[in-house]
Amino acid sequence: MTLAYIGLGANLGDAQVALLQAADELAQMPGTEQFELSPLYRSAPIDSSGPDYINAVASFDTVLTARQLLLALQDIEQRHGRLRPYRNAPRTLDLDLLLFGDQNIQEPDLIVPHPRMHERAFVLRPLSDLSPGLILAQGPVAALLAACSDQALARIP
Ligand code: PH2
Ligand code: MG
Ligand code: MG
Repeated sequence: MTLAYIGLGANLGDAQVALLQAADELAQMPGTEQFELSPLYRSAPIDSSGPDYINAVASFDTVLTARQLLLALQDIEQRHGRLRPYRNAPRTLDLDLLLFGDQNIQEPDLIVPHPRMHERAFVLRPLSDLSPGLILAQGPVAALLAACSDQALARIP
């Protein structure tokens, strides 16, 4: 089993419903255990456009490999109508593999840990809700989050 962290995001359609449905689908995947979902947060697009994003982070143990999990994430994105007209386009659902155990993966279409997660409050805040003591290569999650306090984030009740 490997402990995986997934970043969930959406800013088109009913983003909140899409995130909750995607979380259910992740929890129901064969070989998923100890599934947890963070609270949901709303934030303005960063290096992107369109309506505000809804974001969350999920963590779970999985029997899948990182590559198998990536394919499963892409399959869920597709079923939620994900289009990729251009980089960082607004989207109905984005599922990013943030962390996969302590694995370091550098492949053209799969980079883990996620290369920008350490500088994005919309990832770090829900990540620290799930795992407050987590330490990334760039430092403790709490310190990294404090360093991006200029990125406004509203917790959805
Ligand atoms: N995702 C991006 C780019 N910008 N901004 C917010 N607020 N939330 C996101 O999930 C997000 C973003 C690329 O995946
Ligand atoms: Mg993303
Ligand atoms: Mg993505």
